[in-house]
Amino acid sequence: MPKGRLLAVNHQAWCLLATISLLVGIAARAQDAVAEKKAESPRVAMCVPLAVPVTPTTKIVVRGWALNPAIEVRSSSPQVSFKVLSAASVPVPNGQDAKQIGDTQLELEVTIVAGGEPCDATLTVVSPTGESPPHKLLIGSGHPLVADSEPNDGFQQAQPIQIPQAVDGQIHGDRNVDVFSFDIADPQSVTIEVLARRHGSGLDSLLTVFDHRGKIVSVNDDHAGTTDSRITTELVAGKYFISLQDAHDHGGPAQPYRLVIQPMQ
Ligand SMILES: [Ca+2]
Ligand SMILES: [Ca+2]
Repeated sequence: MPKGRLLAVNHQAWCLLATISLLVGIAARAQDAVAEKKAESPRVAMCVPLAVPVTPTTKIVVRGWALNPAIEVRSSSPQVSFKVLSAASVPVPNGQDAKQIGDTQLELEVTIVAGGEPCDATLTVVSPTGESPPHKLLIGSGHPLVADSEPNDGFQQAQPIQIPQAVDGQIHGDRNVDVFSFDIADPQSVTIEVLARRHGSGLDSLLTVFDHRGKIVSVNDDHAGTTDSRITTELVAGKYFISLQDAHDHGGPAQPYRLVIQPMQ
């Protein structure tokens, strides 16, 4: 074979080997990606509402990653049990991150046996790919508990609350605000705190206290190394308003919170 032809054949063979090698590499990486996806273990981000009411049976949503399908949900407490009602993939609202708020959810029926409020209960999701790390539940409240009631989007629609009081609520949509009102009969120092991100919520709370004229008394975005808010303030007698919103104006199904107001802590 002429030398020039031999070089051309060798070049073609080399190109063929390189192409085969590239395709094998791509196929291997695709298989690895599929295997990695299949092997993703379930993880829980949050419960919605953030706290489980102390009633004999109630329904909650558990949001997280790789929760669909679920085989069962285990409880660490003999006083609490769970029944899986449904499992599904769910959309991530615009501007929010699936890595933070999850993209799958379970609907659970929670049963709490009579005999007091169980403490330190956790739930563990069991799926075909593994078990989630235990997720600590907030159950009941040490303070009188109410749910946030829409519409409560401004001073005119403020939801009245007492001191002390716990509110389990949710910022339902982008740019939504939850506004509460309370009265102080005598000068008093109060602490107002939001539990949200510390329990997995996507909410980055922003908390503001206004007096009856709408003048800001105190405002807090982040407190003590979390994105949750906390205000302690001394108040004279009068009517006050609390507004709670997301610092980035986000809202939706992954923005539950608990608001607690009580004498200064
Ligand atoms: Ca609202
Ligand atoms: Ca914040």
